[in-house]
Amino acid sequence: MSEVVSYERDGDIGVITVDNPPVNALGHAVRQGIVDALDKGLADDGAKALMIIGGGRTFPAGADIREFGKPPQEPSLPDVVQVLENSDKLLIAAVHGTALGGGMEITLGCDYRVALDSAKMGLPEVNLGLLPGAGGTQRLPRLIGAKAAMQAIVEGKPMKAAKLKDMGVIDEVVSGDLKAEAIAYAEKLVADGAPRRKVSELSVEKESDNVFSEFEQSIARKKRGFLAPFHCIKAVQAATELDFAAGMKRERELFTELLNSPESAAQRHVFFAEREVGKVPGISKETPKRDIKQVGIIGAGTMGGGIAMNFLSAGIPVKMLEMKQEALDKGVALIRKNYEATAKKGRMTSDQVEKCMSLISTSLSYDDLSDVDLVIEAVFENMKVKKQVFGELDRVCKDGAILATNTSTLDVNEIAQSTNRPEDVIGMHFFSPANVMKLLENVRGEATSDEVIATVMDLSKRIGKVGVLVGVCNGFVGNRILHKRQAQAVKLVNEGATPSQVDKVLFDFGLPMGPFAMADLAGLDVGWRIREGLREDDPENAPERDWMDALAEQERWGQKTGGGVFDYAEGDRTPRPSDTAMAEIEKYRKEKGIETREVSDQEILERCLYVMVNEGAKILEEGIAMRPLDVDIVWIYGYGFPVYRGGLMFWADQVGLDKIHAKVKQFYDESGDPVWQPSALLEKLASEGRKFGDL
Ligand code: 3H9
Repeated sequence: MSEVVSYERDGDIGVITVDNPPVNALGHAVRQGIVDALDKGLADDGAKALMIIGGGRTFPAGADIREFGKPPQEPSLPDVVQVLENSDKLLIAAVHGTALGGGMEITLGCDYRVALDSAKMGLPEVNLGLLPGAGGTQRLPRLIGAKAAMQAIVEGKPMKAAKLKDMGVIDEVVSGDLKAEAIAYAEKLVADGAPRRKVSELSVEKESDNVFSEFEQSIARKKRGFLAPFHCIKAVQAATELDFAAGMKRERELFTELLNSPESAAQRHVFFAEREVGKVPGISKETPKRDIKQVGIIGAGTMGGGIAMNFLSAGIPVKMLEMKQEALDKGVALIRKNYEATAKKGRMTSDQVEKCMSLISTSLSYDDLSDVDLVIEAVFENMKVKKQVFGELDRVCKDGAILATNTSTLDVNEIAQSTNRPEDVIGMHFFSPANVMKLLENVRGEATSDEVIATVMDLSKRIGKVGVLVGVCNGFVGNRILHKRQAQAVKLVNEGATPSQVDKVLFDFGLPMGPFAMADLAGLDVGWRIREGLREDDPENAPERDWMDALAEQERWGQKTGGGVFDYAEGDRTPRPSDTAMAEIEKYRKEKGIETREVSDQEILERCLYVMVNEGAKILEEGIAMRPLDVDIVWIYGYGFPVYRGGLMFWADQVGLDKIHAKVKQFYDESGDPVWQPSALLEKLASEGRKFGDL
């Protein structure tokens, strides 16, 4: 018998147990093991019914994703489900943990489904750029109707046992010892002479074509660029139009198309990258971590408040510090307002709101931070101010407290040097709005201890963030790359493109918005103030004044003032081309004697994206990001880089590094701009015909 699947008899019931940690993925050995165990059960005269159950923490959580892209090995998962359904004996699935994808499809090959009350089931293949390919798109509609099945498959979210019972997927929900309860349930079915129930033999009601086309329209915007959701709809529609065998054939065709698509390759890369990003070379499960029971936050503005909400929502008490009571009151009121807005949308109960609010305390004195385990400062972005804050923290905080800065631009090492414990200092760069954005760049200083890194990476997960460990440099990984792209966008406009043209090219590429709409959202005043500061402090090296500065000087700060690079109608965030901005652009071009030319969409795409790839490569070269996948995750979670392109560096690999390198070199030769100086790493990989993914 296979090592990963076993057969034993318990009274009248033959039990097939899948034991393939950690998640009982349905790799080749498991698939073969199930078929063999079924044969044993069928041959076992003492077994009046058979049951399939997961060992360890879960029922199988799906096909083995690592096998995709490799040559297929028999038996295939659809065949295994069919063999189960063809069983001569009554077959019961006993579910705990997460029966996902192929795991749920196995249960649909059974006659009855019993689940623990804590169990979840779902078909999340869409998140991997796939569709349920082991009969899920054909059997689920037969069980719950095409409309409900289509919604569940396109959403791809695991559903709770109680809901699945209501939907008619699960027959019995139990609590306590699943195996014992499921055997009792199976024995009862046998005693009652319960009939066989082959899902494939159920009929499915025909739906009008509109049901499918309307659903497609309703997701068109949200799923822009993704292939799988639309294939899922087609597969479910096939279930309503074809007989089961023909429907299965259609499902296979659509599944195979998706499996071979670049979108699915990208989404599968993201699945593993998301898990890999939390693993820091040199830091293991054994690295000691500090206990974070209470957090101090300095600054109760939008950023400080947003940061606080992450901890409050995770049940971790927060002490907020400000210089004035008024600022504290305002900050706390804003947090309440945000929670109440969430409750209004039905995503929180009022009890939960009160529970979160009860975890906040406030103070006007640094001395009150003496008992917190972690402090995060979110004060004004100025080195002098930050150093003062860290000096105070060093004075008041207890030994072992972690001192974190939310700086987005300043040198974490310099900040750490203003304390006598640089090993306890780390950057925690939250992205705005801090209670919403999932990315957290954790910035390792030269002296930051492994213990502090391990604690903060772990904490990132606890508060629902994707923590990426990065090194110290101006802008870290995300903003350093962003600034290079923004500068190219401005240059392209100077040379003759319009802001709308540039934005459209990047929006069509799949980004949530273009560089200029993004600047308007963030506020033109932000960059302008930083540039003004530089012009004051270091006039020789400061950037020269351009049309973006001119707009900011006119208090055209973007969405918040009704106009920036674009105009905005009252209460509408749609960017509209602006005559005022165009006049400033013209004025600037004239002043500089620039002769404009037609700039092609392709040039916009190449200059805006290849400059990012080149910078990403420099970041890798310098060790600021540990692996290409770290850059991918920063850009997916921090800036909405399209998931179906797999992240910046993964996408670059698909384009071809030789092609990108040749263009980067061409732009460098043409412009002499140091930003286009090809990264040595990019050059090396391109010349060796290798990819970032090979590193
Ligand atoms: C499918 O079923 C297609 C079929 O319809 C048709 C086929 C023909 N395969 O997430 P975690 C690894 S598509 C391989 O950290 P958690 C994971 O990489 C599949 N490996 O734990 C990690 O490895 P490592 C549909 C897998 O408790 C370890 O297991 N199913 C798979 O936070 C622990 O994972 C899905 O899409 C897999 N299927 O969450 C479900 N799943 O330790 C995908 C996990 O080396 N999985 N691993 O980093 C999940 O959503 C979560 O893993 C789960 C557990 C909720 C199960």
